[in-house]
Amino acid sequence: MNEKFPKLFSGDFETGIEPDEWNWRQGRDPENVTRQICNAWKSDKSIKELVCHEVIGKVCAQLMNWNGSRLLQDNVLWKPPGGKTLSYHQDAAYDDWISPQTMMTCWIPLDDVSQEKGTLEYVKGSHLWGLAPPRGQFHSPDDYKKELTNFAKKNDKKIEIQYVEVPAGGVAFHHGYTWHGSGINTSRDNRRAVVAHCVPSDAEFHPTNVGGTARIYKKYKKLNSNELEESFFPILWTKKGYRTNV
Ligand SMILES: O=C(O)CCC(=O)C(=O)O
Repeated sequence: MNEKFPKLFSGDFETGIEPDEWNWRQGRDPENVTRQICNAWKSDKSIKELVCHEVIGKVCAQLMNWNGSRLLQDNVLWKPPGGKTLSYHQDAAYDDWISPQTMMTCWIPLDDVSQEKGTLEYVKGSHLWGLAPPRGQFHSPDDYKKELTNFAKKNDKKIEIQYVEVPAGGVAFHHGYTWHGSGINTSRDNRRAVVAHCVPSDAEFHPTNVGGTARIYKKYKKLNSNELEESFFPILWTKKGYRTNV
């Protein structure tokens, strides 16, 4: 999977289809930032096999007590040596265009990860803190904990951080309300990850909301229907045994 990263970020897409978001391009953007592609599954068959895996859908549904799971979006993240931060945020804050506004995320590092490599960090118990609107700079802020600190101060919350330190191919699941982010990669190694963001299989487009990432993803809304079309938001698993033939 790691061999796919340079190809994807240079625009060499196996299926000939460009991903929905491609935030870093070889030669155009600074070397020392975290590189991100969203919905690489449309561009690459191996990424599709991974992020559309039935087991990811099943675990997300079981953790959230849903009847099934659907892939809302994937991320391919590449934090090179010296790669900068990603701001603390709550994933579900970006999907107000989905009803219900919720999420469960499966994060899969492709390198051994530790605090010095700028691994993913969670605030323990923060999935119980409710949802705040997304704020501030997401990529490479100088103080990647600024939004979290502001929220915690205002709401009298105690911050206790858990670093995800697992071997390559490990996995972490987080609730859409969990505050999380990541620091600078101070090691000499790459820190790469593939992420599947899931919503309930019966989720729909919110009829009117256009916050968060709606500008990019609401273009997949059909006329006169709030249904999420499986070609763009595949169903990974349901209790009844249904799954989109991806
Ligand atoms: O890998 C990271 O640093 C951030 C990942 C993230 O924000 C997510 O999986 O929701």
